[in-house]
Amino acid sequence: MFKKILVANRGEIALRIQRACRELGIKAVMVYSEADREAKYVKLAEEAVCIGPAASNLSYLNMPAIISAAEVTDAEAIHPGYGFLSENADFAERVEKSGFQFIGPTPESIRIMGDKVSAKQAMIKAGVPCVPGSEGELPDDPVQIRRTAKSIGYPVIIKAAGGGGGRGMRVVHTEAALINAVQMTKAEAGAAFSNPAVYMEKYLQNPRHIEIQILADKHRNAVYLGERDCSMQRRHQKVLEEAPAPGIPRKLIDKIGERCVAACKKINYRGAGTFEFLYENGEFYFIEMNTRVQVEHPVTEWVTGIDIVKTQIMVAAGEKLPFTQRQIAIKGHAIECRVNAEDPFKFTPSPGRITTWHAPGGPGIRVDSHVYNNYFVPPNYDSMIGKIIAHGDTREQAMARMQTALSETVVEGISTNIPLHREILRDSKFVAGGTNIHYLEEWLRHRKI
Ligand code: MV4
Repeated sequence: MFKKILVANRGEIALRIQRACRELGIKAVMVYSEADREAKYVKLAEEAVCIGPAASNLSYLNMPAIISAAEVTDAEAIHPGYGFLSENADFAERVEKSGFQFIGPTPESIRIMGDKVSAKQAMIKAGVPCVPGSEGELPDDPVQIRRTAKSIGYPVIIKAAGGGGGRGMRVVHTEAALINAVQMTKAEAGAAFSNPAVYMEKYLQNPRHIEIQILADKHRNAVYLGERDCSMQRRHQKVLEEAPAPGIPRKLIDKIGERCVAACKKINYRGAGTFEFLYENGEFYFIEMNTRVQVEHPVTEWVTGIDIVKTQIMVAAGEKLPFTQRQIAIKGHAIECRVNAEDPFKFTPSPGRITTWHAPGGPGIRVDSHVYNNYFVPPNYDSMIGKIIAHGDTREQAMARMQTALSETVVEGISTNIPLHREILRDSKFVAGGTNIHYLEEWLRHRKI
């Protein structure tokens, strides 16, 4: 096992990884920008290295600074967390070329999944069901593009190969709008991702966003840890996630989970990963794979009892997965509310000093947050300041515990989206379960106040 790991991230996930290291008896080296110098998880670290000014480009995205920090502290491995450099294949490659273990999949896996066209081709080859669409990249010939759209049937969606997470896509409803839409998406993709390649899919009108968590080791063992329902989102930012997904038969999940595991073995995947699916009319359609630990991993940890971050570290060190598929069962229900420093109505960021932070607790409540009384939320990064996770034997119990937790939480000095969460928890359609990816945005359009 590693003796020392460098944590190349900040905020709640940096603290989450630090905690996993402590449990494993591994020293964690924290890196920090000038804006995070005073953070408690930095102050309480055995070792910490400043990697640059507040701006992400100069610190948490600064590859030479991070690799130098690993060199000077004699760390053996680097955990990238989520966001920042976590899905940057060049970073993973530079980490390994510098003699460190990247805690994640190989640079090659990251590269394949980063290109959404090659990701989809790999999944088709591995037997994972995908959204019907173009076979690979769209050609330039308008005749062929029109023929592809006609055979798929309108509406179609044009997506950038270099996009993902909602960036670089366009829905097309008619043949008249097709060629222009393809050209526009290609131009934007070229500018945004330096890759003008686009592909086409049937546009699913009212899907849910269901994702499958997997873990794989370096010995071709892989397991799936059930699913998460991440349909409650606004502008491609998830707001609330839960596991299991309400109303989806376990048999269907097992079937798709087994496909994901088979795909992992086929592509020799290692580490934690998430297969993202759209789910509509009882069918799963693969859209993307994430090659990192995700923000919402705690809901899966709670219903499976498996520590995903600890397992990431263990498999990176070459250990075998300490459990088999047969030993994994889903127990109860977990819901996560992302707490953002933002206006709960206008969604504008609300950085600044937190004068009062009172976290909830009690049975079935977990809080993953790096904040505390007098913590200053820097304006330079994502507005998420923590996550409240509630677990119960049933979804009803998890919801009741979450409502209590939200009502106990006190955050003063800045605005947060906790009032929004409290409204969602009281919404009859959410309470019934199974709302789709458009539900929250539609609900917000008709929201009173
Ligand atoms: C789609 C889709 C409908 N049909 N693909 C958006 C993010 C990116 N990961 C894929 N996305 C979508 N792809 C087809 N063929 C609808 C979306 C989509 C979406 C997906 C997941 C979660 C939220 C979303 C919000 C809007 C659109």
